[in-house]
Amino acid sequence: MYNFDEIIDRRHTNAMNIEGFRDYIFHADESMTFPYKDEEFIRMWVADMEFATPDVVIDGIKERLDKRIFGYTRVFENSYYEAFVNWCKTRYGWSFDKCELVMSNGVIPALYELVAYICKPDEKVLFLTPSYAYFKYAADFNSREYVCSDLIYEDGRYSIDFEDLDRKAADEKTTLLIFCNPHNPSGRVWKEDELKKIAAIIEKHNLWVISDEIHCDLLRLSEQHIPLGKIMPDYRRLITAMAPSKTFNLAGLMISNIMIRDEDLRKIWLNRHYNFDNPLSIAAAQAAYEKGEDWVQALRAYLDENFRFTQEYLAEHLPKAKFRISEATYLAWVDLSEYFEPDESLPMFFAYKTGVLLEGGNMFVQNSDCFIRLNLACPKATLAEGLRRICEAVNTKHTEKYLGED
Ligand code: LCS
Repeated sequence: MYNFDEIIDRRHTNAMNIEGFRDYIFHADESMTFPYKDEEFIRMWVADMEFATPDVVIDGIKERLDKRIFGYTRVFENSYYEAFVNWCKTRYGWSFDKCELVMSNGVIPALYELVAYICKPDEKVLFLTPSYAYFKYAADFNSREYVCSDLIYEDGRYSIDFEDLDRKAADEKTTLLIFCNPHNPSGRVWKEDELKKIAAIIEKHNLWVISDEIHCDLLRLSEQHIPLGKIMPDYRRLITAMAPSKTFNLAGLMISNIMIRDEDLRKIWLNRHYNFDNPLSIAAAQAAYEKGEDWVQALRAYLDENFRFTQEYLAEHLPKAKFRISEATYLAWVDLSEYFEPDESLPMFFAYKTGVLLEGGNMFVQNSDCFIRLNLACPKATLAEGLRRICEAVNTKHTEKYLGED
């Protein structure tokens, strides 16, 4: 019914995925050259998908286009709230009051603002590492210090070091936890007992918490997302961020939902935020929440299969790689510590040696050396070629290393 195998040409669409990798991954400009032409790369880096946005979303945009006027716009209509809250109720058994919902061009712009509104200049932001680097950038941007609590990595599985987190949260200058639920890059879906322990630490230290739940719709079919807000139904200092961007491949439309419980913080937001939204994005998001369920389920099944394929392929061709299927996200997190030294630049290695663009190593703040992150949200044929190249390059390096040592 949906064709996730289709290979779609993204050239000439101003796609970050195609045009932005020199700058984002390598901090370089157009003069940086590779032994591969740009169109020969297999791109498994930035977190958007190689799949078309579902037709129901495109139709929603078209209907809005037909209204022909695109003046200043905000989400006023109750129908948007209804569509989104129903999505949350149906999928997560969780809801929120309409007055809590504010819109942002993205989760990251919201983090940048919220850090400024919540943390005084001498206060610190806490998050778990490895981490999506923009959590750190949100602190840096506002000249706030940040504190990391390393996740524990055991038998290929990540867990939270609650003692360490509690200790760091106890610092009275640490006032905000940015919590990634589910977690990028590890792909962990935090379970109820883990969320309860996190909640206890948050309450004990009266922390503000931003629960970034942008990946919550894209879980393996066997997994279930629990919003932190459901575990902490009466906690005021909680902000939840969700968005259609990852779920429906709409990141470029720049719309996300921010639920702010605390009335005073919401007032600050409404006073200081640039409160306009793109009319086409609202139409897209609403159509997605109203009509996109079927497509998401099909997408999840396709992603499950890509993860299964990846696991099988790595086990056969790169047996010393450690890999567990991510519980959430379309991002695979692969431990290559048997093959690489901690200070090696893995993105550089794979881009030069084999024409694969990926993220890895120190791109995730800390506690991520020797890992690569692969975006599996692509047609199977693309994935198979990406994995083939990755495994071949690593095995060649490995063989050369041992020959060199002889
Ligand atoms: N929060 C998390 C945890 C993310 O992984 C991303 C995107 C965002 C927020 C971005 O939100 P936006 O501002 O687009 O609404 N993650 C990306 C990643 O890991 N690589 O490229 C984007």
